Amino acid sequence: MYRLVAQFFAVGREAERILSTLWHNANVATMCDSNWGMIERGAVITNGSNIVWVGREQDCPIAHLQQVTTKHNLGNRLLTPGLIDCHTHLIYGGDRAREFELRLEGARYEEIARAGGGIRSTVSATRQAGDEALFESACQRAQQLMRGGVTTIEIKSGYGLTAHDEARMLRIARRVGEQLGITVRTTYLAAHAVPPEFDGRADDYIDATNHWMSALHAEGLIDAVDAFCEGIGFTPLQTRRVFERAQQLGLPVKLHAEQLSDQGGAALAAEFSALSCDHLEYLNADGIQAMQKAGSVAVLLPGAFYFLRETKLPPIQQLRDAGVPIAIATDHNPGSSPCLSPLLMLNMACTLFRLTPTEALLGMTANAASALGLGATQGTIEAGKRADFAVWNVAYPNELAYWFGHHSCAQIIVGGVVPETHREQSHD
Ligand code: DI6
Ligand code: FE
Repeated sequence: MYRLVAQFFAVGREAERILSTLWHNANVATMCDSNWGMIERGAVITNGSNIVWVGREQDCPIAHLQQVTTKHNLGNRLLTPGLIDCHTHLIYGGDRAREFELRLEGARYEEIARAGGGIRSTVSATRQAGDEALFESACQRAQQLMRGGVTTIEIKSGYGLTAHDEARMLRIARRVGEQLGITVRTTYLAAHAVPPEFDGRADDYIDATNHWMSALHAEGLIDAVDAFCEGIGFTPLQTRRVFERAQQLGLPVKLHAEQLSDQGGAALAAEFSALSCDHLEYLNADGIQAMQKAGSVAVLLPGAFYFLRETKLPPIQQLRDAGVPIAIATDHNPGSSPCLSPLLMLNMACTLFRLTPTEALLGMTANAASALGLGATQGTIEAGKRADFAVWNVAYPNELAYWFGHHSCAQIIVGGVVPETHREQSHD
């Protein structure tokens, strides 16, 4: 027995030793401070899926180096935390290219929604799509994001709007994470639109979605709860009822708030200590103050702003002045942001919203991690955090927001491993 136990521990120690990796000859943007947390000629040592040391290559402690069994020379390239896309609607059937044309001919997003198009049209396409088709298309989209440097993705439900179809979306979201080996956080967004079965009965629909929430939570399918608080979505009162149920279940909340009008949604979400309030073009001063007090992250979505040709900017300077952390995400969805380029979002965050390149990258790393409640484990390159990185063919991190339409991600590293499908990519 003793021999068996001793052998077990020996094997354990061996495994630990085998998995220690040195990533060296890199310029490391740790994102630990507002100046990129830059370490020139840096190195990182990982053990299994975690970072154990980061610093200047010449300062690598001997004790750590002795453990290293694999070395990766990163060719003097830039290493950053893996990007985190903290707001996506990645799973859906169909597309809305025709709606795009209608909008270009003058129809407004809200008009199309009120006429039964918009979100509802994607709901019907999603209900009709089989599980495998939804899974395959979502995997392809996630892989596209990964090619752009993403290692963590939030995926919302909200195109099913029945107990069965919302469950399908959340299960598929979990499968995408397992299949690709990346972190996927699921968000329950049944309060996205009133489905046709509940026409004119939004309150009854909220009752139903709250009921489903409990069951889906029991199945372990929900990491956070979201709602669309808007003239074409749900009222603050209905949103409050969703949040009350989430709170009873111990689930964190976030909100599509103040995207098209000021509903006081951000202040409401802050009352429930929301992880984040997202969009925020119409955010008012009270909302900013409430978010600051609650520690909620402002998730700005330049892709939706651009694609809907909005003109009202989120109150960036006021958010800065109040010290509200700002995150950036793709909001990938077929209606208002059919975008799969995280770098384009960094660029638009700067050109459209006037963020600095540093703020933009913090928005897809450290602050995006906070928006998902993952601040303790992800978003920066620090000892103790997950070994999720992106390697870039650029010299300095401000270039990530500078070039656009440019594929500069050389590879990603997820939990200390380069995924099979993402080795040294070539983009032609
Ligand atoms: N706001 C958005 O940007 C997405 N959902 C939401 O509430 C768009 C959803 C869609 O148009 O399909
Ligand atoms: Fe959204």
